[in-house]
Amino acid sequence: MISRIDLRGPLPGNLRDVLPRAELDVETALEKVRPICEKVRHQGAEGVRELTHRFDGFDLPTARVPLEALKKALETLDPKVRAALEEAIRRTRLVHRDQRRTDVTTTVVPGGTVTERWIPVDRVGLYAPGGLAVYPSSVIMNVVPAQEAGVPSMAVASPPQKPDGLPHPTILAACALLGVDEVYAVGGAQSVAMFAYGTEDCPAASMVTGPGNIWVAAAKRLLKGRIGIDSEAGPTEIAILADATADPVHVAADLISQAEHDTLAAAVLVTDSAELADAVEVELKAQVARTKHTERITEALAGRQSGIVLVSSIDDGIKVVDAYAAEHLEIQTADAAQVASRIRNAGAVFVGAHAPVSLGDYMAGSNHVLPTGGCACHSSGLSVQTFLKGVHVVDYSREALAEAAPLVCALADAEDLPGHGAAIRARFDWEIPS
Ligand code: HSO
Ligand code: ZN
Repeated sequence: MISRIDLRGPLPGNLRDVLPRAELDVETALEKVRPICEKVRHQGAEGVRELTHRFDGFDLPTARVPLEALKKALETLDPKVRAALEEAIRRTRLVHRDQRRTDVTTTVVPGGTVTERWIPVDRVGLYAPGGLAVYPSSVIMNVVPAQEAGVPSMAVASPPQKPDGLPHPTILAACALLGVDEVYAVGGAQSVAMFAYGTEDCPAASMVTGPGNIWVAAAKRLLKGRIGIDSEAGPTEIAILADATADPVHVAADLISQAEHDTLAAAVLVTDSAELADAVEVELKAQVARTKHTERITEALAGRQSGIVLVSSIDDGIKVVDAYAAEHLEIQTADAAQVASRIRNAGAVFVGAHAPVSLGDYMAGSNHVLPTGGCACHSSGLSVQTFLKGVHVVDYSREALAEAAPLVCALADAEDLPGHGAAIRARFDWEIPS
């Protein structure tokens, strides 16, 4: 059901290439997404309306969700789910509040300062996917960092759902709990285009964030620049680095927990214990048969993106998971904290027996919108920082400029840009020699 890759012995140089990973063909999707984005660009709200009819089958007079629908969703929300959402918001806020940045002023020379100001983007569009599951938790993971960053204007988009074409009621209730009242029943590429270009219903945003399907990823790639994006999130991934001390029941359950998202989701176990690998396979079979989404999970585990990788040692295992750069990485080894401290590439690291990824998905306080597809080697998950822009504010006195003037002129001359030097010399009656 799940393939094995035997990397015992010296590790190959091209580690990344031998590890399991799905190829997500965003390039091909681009061609399909281009006319969708163009339609929204030129036809605005009417274009969005037609696309929603075409792709979701709903004829909505307007994409904007009425306030009463948000209120009603909150009133009718299961109290147990409400309590869980509220606690998730509280914990996520705690962590993200600590990520806020203060402006820093550096005195470079007497009278010459550079201040780095952190300014939130003006307006963000936050996407909460529908599809095989609905993700009120993703509303929290998008909205809380944007709020803690101080973004003054934000809107949530989520695909229309049966029966009435509104986003899922739990999504609406999460928005209401978070105090977000601008919500749109728009999915897929058209939601990204709506935020990028703006429509009569929805003012354009400076940035769009949140996970989505391949169409959302393709629209983000196409419109990036016109609008800021977080990342082109691909299918979710879990990697587990485990040794013989790990409990195969837990390892299997955690692999299944993320395989549950999508037939393209990746579940990868890296271990130096062949016995653990065997025991996990046995457990996978048993647990997959008992779980709800058996078919989807079976396909995800059997896919080329999933596998069990055997290594000679945990040291080699660290090299393997670093090369893989998983969205989520669990460390289930003896002295897990020590092993975790050596990890360089992962969207989030989950340490030891009591920190499964599903805790992080909902309730750890960490963010679950994380880099996929190996992007964890260069990118971070969603955070307050995602929604801030650093602006350097340069403030020099006449004396400090005078002191820098010959240096600027020397470099300007070296670059054959005498106009640059002249801009300084003009301030000193051209007395500084060029
Ligand atoms: N594991 C997903 C997030 C999620 N899980 C939402 C359940 N709900 C990507 O990090
Ligand atoms: Zn999940």
